[in-house]
Amino acid sequence: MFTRAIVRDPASTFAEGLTSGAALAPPRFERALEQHAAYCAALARCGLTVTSLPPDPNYPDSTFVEDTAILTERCAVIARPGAPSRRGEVLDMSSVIAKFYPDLLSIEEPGTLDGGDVCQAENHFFIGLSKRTNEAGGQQLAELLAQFDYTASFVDIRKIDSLLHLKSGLAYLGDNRLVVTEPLDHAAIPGYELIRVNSREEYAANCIRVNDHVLLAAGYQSFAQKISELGYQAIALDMSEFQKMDGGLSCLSLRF
Ligand code: CIR
Repeated sequence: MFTRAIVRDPASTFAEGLTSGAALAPPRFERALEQHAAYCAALARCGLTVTSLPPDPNYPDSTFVEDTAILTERCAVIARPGAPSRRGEVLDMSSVIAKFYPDLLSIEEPGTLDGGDVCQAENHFFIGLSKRTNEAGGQQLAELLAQFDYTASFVDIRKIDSLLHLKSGLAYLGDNRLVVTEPLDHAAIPGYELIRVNSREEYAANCIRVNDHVLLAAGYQSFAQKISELGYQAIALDMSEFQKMDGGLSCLSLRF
């Protein structure tokens, strides 16, 4: 059960953030604010107390708070984002997270690690090695987690161009179920029931289970149908403006 979430409102500079989406139109800021507000309302509907940080125009990508930390029931690890333009985002986040976790751990140079590359499945963590998370960062996280009796394994996505982060293509629903996209389907993930997302709906794989609900991106009908057939209460959220900046649904919050 999660009881809290941390979010950060999109900054006025949001459109200046990192993006590979040359083919997509620039994000509409007002629309992003509306979508963010709806996202926060959904978290509250799931029973979470939402701590909201004010926007920081110095960091256009700072609304994607998930990349700045890994929060678990037993420890908190401050990340070291792989993109240099995002590295300073952890400063504000650390002081907020310190209010909830007395002892903060952190990823240190030369390690880089984005929270979006870390997928927790009960007491096991899948750590993506990606364009943002390097082997040193992944290894540091695995060792820190081991101190708290968590296990970890690595999933190398560096050759999968369509995935910025591991969680762009992998989500844990609870109940021993992993949502996976086709490029990760072959990855050795034994022992889980795999919920496959077809290639036209890849963006929808980045969903989150929050207590009794699953939050998912609106507009992906076959995935939404699978989720409801599995018996979950779905909340569909319009994510169009965040998608334009390569952001998924999970990365807009830290849940703990
Ligand atoms: C970036 O490229 O870092 C941001 N524009 C998007 C980050 C999205 N984060 C995530 O999926 N975990």
